[in-house]
Amino acid sequence: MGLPMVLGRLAVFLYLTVHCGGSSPPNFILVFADDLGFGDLGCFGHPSSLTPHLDELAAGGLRFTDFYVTSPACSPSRASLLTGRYQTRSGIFPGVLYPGSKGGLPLNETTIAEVLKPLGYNTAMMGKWHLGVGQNGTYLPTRQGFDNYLGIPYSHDQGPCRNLTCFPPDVKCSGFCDLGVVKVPLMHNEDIIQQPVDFLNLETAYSTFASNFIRDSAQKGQPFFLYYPSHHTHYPLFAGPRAAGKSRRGPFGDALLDLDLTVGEILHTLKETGVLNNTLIFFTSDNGPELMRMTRGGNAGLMKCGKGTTYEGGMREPAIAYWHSRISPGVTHELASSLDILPTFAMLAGAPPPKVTLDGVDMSSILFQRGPSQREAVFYYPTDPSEKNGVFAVRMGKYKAHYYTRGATHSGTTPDRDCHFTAFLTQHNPPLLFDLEADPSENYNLSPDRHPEVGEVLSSIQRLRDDFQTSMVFGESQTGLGKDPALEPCCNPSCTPKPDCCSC
Ligand code: CSN
Ligand code: MG
Repeated sequence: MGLPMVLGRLAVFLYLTVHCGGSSPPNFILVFADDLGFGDLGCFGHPSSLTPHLDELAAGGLRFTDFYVTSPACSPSRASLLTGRYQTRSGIFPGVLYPGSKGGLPLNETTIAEVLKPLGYNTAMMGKWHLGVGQNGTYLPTRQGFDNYLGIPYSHDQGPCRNLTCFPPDVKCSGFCDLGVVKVPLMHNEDIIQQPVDFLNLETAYSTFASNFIRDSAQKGQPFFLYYPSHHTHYPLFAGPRAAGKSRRGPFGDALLDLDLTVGEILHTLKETGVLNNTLIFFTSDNGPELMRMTRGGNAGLMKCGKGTTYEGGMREPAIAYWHSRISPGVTHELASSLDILPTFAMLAGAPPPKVTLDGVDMSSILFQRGPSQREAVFYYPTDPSEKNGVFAVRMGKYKAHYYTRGATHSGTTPDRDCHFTAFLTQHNPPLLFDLEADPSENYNLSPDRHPEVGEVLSSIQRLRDDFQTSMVFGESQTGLGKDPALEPCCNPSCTPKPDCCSC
């Protein structure tokens, strides 16, 4: 730790001591949208989205313009968020987990919930887990530090679509989901309480669950952590009665509004129970928009491509930190990552960070002092990281170097052919280099003739990449362990014929 860092920590510590009077540790609410792009929120410039409560958080809190996740796909991004470590360490690659996956987030990984538990936190999660189910629920949230869980343990397209109707019921959900697996279950802790889940009432069930959890914690005077990874804005879109048909943006806008309304209910409950001033709310999304869904997918704004790619649209996400009376309203351009949330929450709670290699850094100096980021670089892993190819891209300061580029099925359909799956893996030597401040859309490769700094920048980035990769230890691939249909959650375990009989 260098002197500036020590002084930075001291300043944050003094700030918190003075402002919190050494009172009870703060509550944390972490909202994680699904397949939501950089350009999807009203407060990030979308002209027709309706996101009044997220906009309220942005207006009264800190909006990040340069915030990243670690993967352009779901499970790996979630693994990094909850552990503060790249998915390569925990083995959540390649691709994503399935209902019958044998693997999951290894139990020896320490999640944010497990960091906070020893300090007496009440912990709950509602929504999309996607870090494994396993034999007898081995990998469920309840085994990873969450006292309470309500939700679907994976993507809601990982089950037959026929039971998913939109509201009003005459609006058909377009497209296909996974056939030949069990219907999508709703779980409470480790029990299946509904199969198939009733999507139209799901979001209000979450709102109620969140309110009850906050009330219960506030009543007990217990600090709490609520993790809300929403299903909303992932395909296929749905919206409950309170949001359907209410946005200007069609089904995507309605789904996003449904999520926003839950954020509104959470805010309302925090105010009502008098704990708002002691609660940090953080919002971001797991990966970029699924452009292949066209108007039913999200929007990366002026970022290039989306889900599945290591262009900015795949991994740069909207992010908001809100803490009434603690974080002053504004915008930060500092570099930050979903990896930084665990160390930041740990520091604010006064919890020792887990004794493992962490890839995240404490970002409280950004939150409270608008200080510089402690983060030197962002590394972009593809959906299928390998030791052979390594990271596809590196961001250092305002520069981003692409060592490899590749399009993705998930990013098809827009006019930019670089995004499509037909843009096969291409190695770049020398790497493509972009100035993301002058050119956030990654349109203009910096040529050494016109930009004399290129040589030096590339060698610094190369050094960062080499150091990072030398220190990276790949964990055993969890998705590589394969699937077993017998592991798919079934509310009537002894029924036949499966999977169709799993219906209760
Ligand atoms: S994801 O979306 O879970 O949000 O990443 O629902 O990459 O094969 C991705 N995939 C199902 C999905 C499959 C998903 C894949
Ligand atoms: Mg996702």
